[in-house]
Amino acid sequence: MIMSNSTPYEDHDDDLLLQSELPQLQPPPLYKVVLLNDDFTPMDFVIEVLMIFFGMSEELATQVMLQIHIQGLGVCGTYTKDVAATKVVIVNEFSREHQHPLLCSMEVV
Ligand code: TYC
Repeated sequence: MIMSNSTPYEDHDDDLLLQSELPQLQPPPLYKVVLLNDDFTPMDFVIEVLMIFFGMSEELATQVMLQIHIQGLGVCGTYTKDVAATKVVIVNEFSREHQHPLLCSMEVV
């Protein structure tokens, strides 16, 4: 039987690095979920999306929809990466299911 020179329980603490401070944890990066304007999606559908998927009141959803309509793009909310990515997928799926070209995407804050 071949055995290595070192025993399995040899003490290697000599080169152990002790941490003097706790690591400085950074907050996770946040992502804006945005809706893009287009010429075809009905305004009422965009308002519905903002209410269903972003928890907006009808009044706020109407304001945000009009802002997107005028400015070309608008922020629906800010989330961690996984939550933002999930919102993008379900909003785009919902729009396609209803045959609308509405586009949702995300940008790092
Ligand atoms: N521009 C669209 C229209 O005139 C309405 C619209 C608003 C579409 C916001 C997309 O993200 C959007 N029917």
